[in-house]
Amino acid sequence: MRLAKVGGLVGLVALTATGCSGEEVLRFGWPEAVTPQGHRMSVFWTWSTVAALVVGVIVWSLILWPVIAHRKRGDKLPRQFQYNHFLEVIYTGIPSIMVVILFYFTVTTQNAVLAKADQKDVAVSVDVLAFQWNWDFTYRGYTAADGQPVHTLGTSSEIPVLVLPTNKTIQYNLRAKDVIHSFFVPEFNFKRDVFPFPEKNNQDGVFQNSIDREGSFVGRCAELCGIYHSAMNFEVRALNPDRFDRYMILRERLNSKTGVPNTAAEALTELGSTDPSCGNLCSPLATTTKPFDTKRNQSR
Ligand SMILES: [Cu+2]
Repeated sequence: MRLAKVGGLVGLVALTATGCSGEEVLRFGWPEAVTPQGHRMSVFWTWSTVAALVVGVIVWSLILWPVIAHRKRGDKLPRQFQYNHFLEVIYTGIPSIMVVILFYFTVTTQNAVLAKADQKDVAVSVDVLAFQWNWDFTYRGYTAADGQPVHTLGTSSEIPVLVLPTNKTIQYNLRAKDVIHSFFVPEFNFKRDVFPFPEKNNQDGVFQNSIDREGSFVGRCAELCGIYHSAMNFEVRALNPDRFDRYMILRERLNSKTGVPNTAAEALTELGSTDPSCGNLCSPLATTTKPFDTKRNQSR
């Protein structure tokens, strides 16, 4: 009774003192996701952890029970249980069933995360080109006023902002120019290596997802690819479909001041000036990360 009270108190303090919400506790440390694919993995993680805890409680009880209830009482050898076939079948069979169940849910979750919709259901298809040490995002099917496809290229002084619509199927076609990189947006709960010549090596450089809500989400290269690997950041800017459409129209249009089509920063600035409620979502530059100082001169 006293142990239960102490246990309850510890649980209560853990819940209140750490400021975790009930939903956060049930996520068991899983990072919050902004895609249906991420939520699916989160559910799998929650139930795997619950199952592991149930097994844990049973195992701890089986350890504690003999430790407490069956202490050495004399020199007489207790009854022996080795070569008990029934017990052996139980402790081999139950873990095997558990592995099969975990495997089943791993595969179904993975299939759901990697599922691809038909091309006609893909709203935006982006060619992601990774190179040492930046990103170039080209929107398929969008041509700017100069006849070139609309694309956003990062530089060492500007983080590339990949603007995408919310609640639409997005396809990412990954390709590297030089070495292996990795496309990683932590809030997607997903990362995929980016290879040069994926089709020649029979690699699948294509994945799809959709984004639940508007927001700015940092993206990183997650494969050590050279000296400025850590500087290879980008930002996903998820805007509602209406804002996204207006952004793409601005990207296609010529900028009267420069005489060339609007850059991502120029289009976002203009979008923000016509849509004050856009706020930080229309910030021309990345808000989740900033260019690294590469210190080329200082280190010489
Ligand atoms: Cu890289």
